[in-house]
Amino acid sequence: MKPDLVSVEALRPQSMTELAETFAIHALPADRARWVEAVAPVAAHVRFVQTTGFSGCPGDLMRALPRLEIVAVMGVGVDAVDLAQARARGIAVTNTPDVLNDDVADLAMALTLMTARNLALSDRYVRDGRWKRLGNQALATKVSGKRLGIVGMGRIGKVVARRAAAFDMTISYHTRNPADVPYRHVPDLEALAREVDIMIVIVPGGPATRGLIDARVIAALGPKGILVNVSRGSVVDEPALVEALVSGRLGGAGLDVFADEPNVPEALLALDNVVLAPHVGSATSETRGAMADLVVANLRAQLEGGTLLTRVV
Ligand code: A2R
Repeated sequence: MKPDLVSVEALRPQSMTELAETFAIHALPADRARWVEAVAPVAAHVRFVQTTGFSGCPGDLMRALPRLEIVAVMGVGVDAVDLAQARARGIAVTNTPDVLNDDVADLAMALTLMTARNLALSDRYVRDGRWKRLGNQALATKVSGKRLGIVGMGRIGKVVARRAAAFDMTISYHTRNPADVPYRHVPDLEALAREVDIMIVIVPGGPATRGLIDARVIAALGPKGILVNVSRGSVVDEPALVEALVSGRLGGAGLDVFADEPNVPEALLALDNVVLAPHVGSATSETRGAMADLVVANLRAQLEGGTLLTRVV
């Protein structure tokens, strides 16, 4: 008999077919409130959970699976998994780092350029005939040569910095500990916000970074400042961000992540100084394929008693 695997949110079809060669797959319904009830018929046997960074594996689902050995997450962030329970019960948690660095960094730069150069607005300007009716669009803000502050200088932050260097930007960064990089470390986040034109946020989600970009940091960025968030919505005080954007006390924002996805604050939808994306940092077919391969490899390694490729817990 094939071992039971709970699939919280499916991988691409090809990867699900590969998993089905080895595992008996039990897919969960989209409605989170029904997950525990849905696993009940097989709960006693399940040793494997496959999930995504968005869906994660909440505490009640983990508690319902007494023989659980591994939660294999597609995504680098594991903040939606009950990590305390995983540690306490010796359950392995794996993620998919590195293979998505390029895509997330590309998106950070794209959002930076789109926001500063008003490109989402430009697209609407042409499509709805404003160019013909009103003539040229208002002037935008230059990106090349500007001062960039990167919050988080890990695997992705370093790739963002490489791209920004090619735009002749002056790079400084904030982390808790200085990283081994040739850029200036700024221990005080508010001070960093005060001295840069653009701030890109790429730290993990979870309790340690909740509300890190707070009203004071946003105020320090100021009416000409641009905030780009490609990490987690929880890292930014979203009501404070919305208030600053609406009132013009922050210049603009490029946002791929939100506090309560897929819900985006209504007030942002009406703002031309904001570029919105539906959490697509790693969403290219190439990268999602590589991430799915890593999930499958981790699950197989666990089954065969081999070494996990990317274990975080
Ligand atoms: O603080 P450090 O020295 O541990 O540096 C890490 C930084 N970081 C923080 N910076 C300031 N305040 C904090 N409370 C804080 N916590 C962590 O974030 C490090 O420079 C960076 C994380 O780097 P990695 O672990 O290599 O993560 P990676 O692969 O760059 O991905 C970052 C996040 C994911 O967790 C997803 O949420 C998202 O990007 O896609």
